[in-house]
This record gives sequence, C-alpha cells and structure tokens, in this order.
Amino acid sequence: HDLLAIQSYNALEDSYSLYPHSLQSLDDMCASIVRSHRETSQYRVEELQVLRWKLYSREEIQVYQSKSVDEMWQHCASRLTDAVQYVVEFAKQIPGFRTLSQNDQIALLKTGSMEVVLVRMSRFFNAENNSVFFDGKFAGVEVFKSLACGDLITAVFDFAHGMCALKLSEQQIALFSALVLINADRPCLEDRGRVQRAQRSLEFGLRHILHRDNQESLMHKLNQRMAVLRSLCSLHMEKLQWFSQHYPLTAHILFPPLYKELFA
Ligand code: MHQ
Repeated sequence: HDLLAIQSYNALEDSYSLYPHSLQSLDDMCASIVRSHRETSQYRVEELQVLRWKLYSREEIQVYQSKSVDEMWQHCASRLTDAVQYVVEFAKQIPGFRTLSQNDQIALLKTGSMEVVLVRMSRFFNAENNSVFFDGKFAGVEVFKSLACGDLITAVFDFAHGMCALKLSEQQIALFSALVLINADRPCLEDRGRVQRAQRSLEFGLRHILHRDNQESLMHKLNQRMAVLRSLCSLHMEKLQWFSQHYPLTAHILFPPLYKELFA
C-alpha cells in the first residue's frame, strides 16, 4: 500500500498515550496532537491571513473555466491527493493510530481522510467573500465550474462557511480532526474495541480543551458537523462514480494512485 509507506512503530509510547490516566497525560496527548496538526497543515493560519488579498482575476478565472471537464477533474484530484497525503502524515502521529492493524488504519483513512481535508479547508477559507485558497490564490465557486458538479462545490463551500462561523482555535481543529479520523463507527474494522478506546480518549481530550476554553457548547455543534461531513463525502463519491463512467480513461490512467486507492 502506497498509503502507509514509511512507518516507524513505537508501541510503548502508544500504549501510554492511549489511556490518559492523569490530567498531565491528557494535556500531553492534546499537545502532541496539536503539534502533529501544526506540522502537517501546510500553511499556518497567520500565513493564510496575509494571503487573503490574493484573488483570481477575471482572466485567470476564465482559464479555469475553459478547461475541459476531465482536465479540471484531474487537476483537482491531484490537489486533493496532496492534501490527503498531509492528513495521512497527521494520522500516523495520532496516539493510538499506529498501534492499530494496517487494515484498520486503511479503513479509517478511506472514510476519514476526505472528511479531515474538508475540516482543514475551513482554515483555507475566507468567509467574507466565500473563497478558498487553491493553487496559490483565493478562488470562488465559479473557478470550479468546469468540474460540472456545482451542487458538490456549493455544499462544500457552505460547509466551510459554517465551520468558519464556529471560530475554532487551532487546538480545537486539531482535536476535532483526530476525532473525525479515529471513529469506531466506520465500516470494515477488525478491532473495533481498540478503535473505540482510542476514540474515547480523544473525546476526553476534546472535552478537556473545550472546558478549559469555556466553550463546552461547541461539542454538540461539532457532532452536528460530523453528520454533514458524511453526507459531503458520499456526494463526492457519487460525483466520482459519475465522472468515472463518463471519462473511464482519465479516471483509470491519469488519477493519482492514492486517490484511486482511497476513493475508487
Ligand atoms: C488542504 C489544502 C487544500 C487543497 C486542495 C470533485 C473534486 C475532484 C474535487 C483543495 C472538489 C473540488 C481542494 C481542491 C474542490 C472542492 C477541492 C479541489 C485543505 C483543503 C484544500 C484547500 C482543498 C479544499 C477542497 C478543494 C478546493 O490542506
């Protein structure tokens, strides 16, 4: 599997951080997840903040809009795959993830990596003008016109808008992302019990930081967001099926192997 290449196991450290017994180890677990998030998030929020003025011009938008459907799909699939690769790096650093079997790691990434990409998208999103940082500048929905899946794009942008409204801190985003990945309800898990234990300690961690931030009411809102994420991902799969039927060669030959491994 491409997905899990280069892995160094540290079972001892994992079994320690899987069960936070004290406030100190809970703090340590949160700190390590926040560090992994920071190290794999491509851009810091402050960097993105200063790039906000960089918008695509009319002419540049034209260039994207005049691409063919399969050309634009191929382009977006490879951008998405880059983003997924960072999420895989993040996952591998989550306490408890590496102690799962390879099968369970792959099962969790198959269903969760796209969801985490969408959670991360809120950091790359400017809610003031509904644009996302894509290929070096901020792009509105019109840039994605030639994908011919306007409903998916609108739904994804709406989701990002809603996430921005929650005004999450980087720590909250990090813990929430980990929880989106480590989810015992995913299909095809061999050792559901182990995933559940990891999930519980992450939930504990998220509650802990929300309590510390005096924002316990966010827990409920974040749970609601999880349901929306699932529907977005099934819409993405639906669109991909539609695309593969109409452009089997592009989907088969030109899509990145990791994209196919995860979604096809
Ligand atoms: C990441 C950085 C990042 C990279 C790529 C139908 C189809 C193939 C794609 C961004 C949907 C189109 C994506 C590229 C569109 C919704 C996709 C294409 C955070 C997320 C972000 C900004 C992705 C967001 C979703 C984009 C724009 O670390």
